[in-house]
Amino acid sequence: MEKNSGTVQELKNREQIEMFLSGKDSIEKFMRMMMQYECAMLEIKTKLDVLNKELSLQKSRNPFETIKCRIKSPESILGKMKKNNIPLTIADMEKNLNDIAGIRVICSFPDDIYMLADCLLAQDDITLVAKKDYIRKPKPNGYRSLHLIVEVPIFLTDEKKPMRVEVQFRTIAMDFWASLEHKMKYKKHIEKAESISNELFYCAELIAQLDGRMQQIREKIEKGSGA
Ligand code: 0O2
Repeated sequence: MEKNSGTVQELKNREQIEMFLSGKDSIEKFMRMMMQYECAMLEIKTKLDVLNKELSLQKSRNPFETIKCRIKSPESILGKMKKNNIPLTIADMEKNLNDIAGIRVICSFPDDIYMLADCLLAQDDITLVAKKDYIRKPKPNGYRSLHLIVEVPIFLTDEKKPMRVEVQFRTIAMDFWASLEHKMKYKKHIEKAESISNELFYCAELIAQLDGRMQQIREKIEKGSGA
C-alpha cells in the first residue's frame, strides 16, 4: 500500500516537473537545483540550531521552541510562476522565487525573534536580500511574522554558490493564528467569511497583547531571580 502510493506520488511529481521544463532544462537539472536549495536550508537551520544552543546556555531558556523546514513542491512552484507570469524555466525560477527553501522559527517571546534574526544577520556569510517586518507593521488582516530573505553560500564539489532562503520568525501564538487563518484562505466557499475575518483580526490583536504581557512577566521573573 505504502509502496504504491509512493510510486504514484513520484509519477505525479515527475509529470508536474516535466510540465514546466523547456528544451534545455532537464529533470536532472531541476533535481540538482532542488538539492542545492535543500543544502542552503540545512546551512541556515544549522546556524539557528547553533545560536539556540549557545543562547539557551546564556539565558536558561530556548530562544526558539520549534524550527520547521520545507522545500516548495513542484506543484506550488509551478502555480506561483504561472500566477506571477514568470517564464517557465529553471533559470527564471531561480531568479524570481525567493521561497523555494523555507524555514519557520517558532519562538515563545517576541524579543527572542529580533535577537535571533540579528544574530543570524550578523554572520559574515549571510546577506540580507529583503526584510518584511509584519510584527512591527502587521498586515491589514492581523498577520504577524518577521520575514527575512537571506542568501547563504553552499559549497559543492565544483563550485561555491549563493542560494536564497526565506526565514519566517513568529511566536507560538502568532503561528497558531496563522495556521487557522491559512485554512480559511484556502477554503473556497465559507459562510460568514467577513465576520470570521473580523474575529481573526480581533484575535490577532489579543495575541499581540498576550505576547507582550508574557514577555513582561518573563522579564519580572528574570529580574526577581537575578537571571
Ligand atoms: P505558502 O503556501 O504558505 O507558501 P512572495 O513570496 O515574496 O512572492 P509575498 O506575499 O509578497 O510573496 O511574500 P510575503 O508577504 O513575505 O509572504 C510570504 C509567505 O508568508 C506566504 O507564503 C505565507 O506562508 C506567509 N503569509 C504572508 N501573509 C500571510 C497571511 O496573511 N496569512 C497567513 N496565514 N500567512 C501569510 P505563500 O507563498 O503565500 O503561501
